[in-house]
Amino acid sequence: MKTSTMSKLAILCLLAATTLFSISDSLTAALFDQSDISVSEKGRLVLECRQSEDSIARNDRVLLLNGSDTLEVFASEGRAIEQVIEEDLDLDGLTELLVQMDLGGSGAFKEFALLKRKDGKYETIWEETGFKAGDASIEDRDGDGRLNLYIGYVNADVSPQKDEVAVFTLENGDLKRDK
Ligand SMILES: [Ca+2]
Ligand SMILES: [Ca+2]
Repeated sequence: MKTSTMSKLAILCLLAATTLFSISDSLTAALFDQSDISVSEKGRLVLECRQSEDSIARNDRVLLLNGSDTLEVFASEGRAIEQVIEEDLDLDGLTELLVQMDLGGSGAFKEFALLKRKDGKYETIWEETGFKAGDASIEDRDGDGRLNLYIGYVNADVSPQKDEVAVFTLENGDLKRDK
């Protein structure tokens, strides 16, 4: 009886050690990746994803590279940037940037930031945190010739929870929610 308990304990310890080893193994894999968002006369807009060996936090950035100049357009401050969409939302001839980020953790919450170009720089004009499992797109679904921002998400405030879509319009520098 005692021997059997001992061997069970030994197997459990072995399992725990194996699990711990594989977790720490995946944590030590450092990440560095750069991909182009767009290339235009203002330079190369690049998404840079970084994760250091000793941390699960991501230090992702959007950069504008022009010759030897590097402008940091946006820094994720621990969040993972999932996608960057570049479109002219308010038809003023300058493109806006929508950044979609994953907060990490078990809640599957997403965070979004909208950046507007002003005097050669980008400023964040809107940030939203309350979307569960959200996914953004910029389209003209109603066909009025003007792009809108759509965020599909899970509404957990109703029971049973259901999939919904939030619709936004950018006007006079303000992003307003239509629906
Ligand atoms: Ca614009
Ligand atoms: Ca539209």
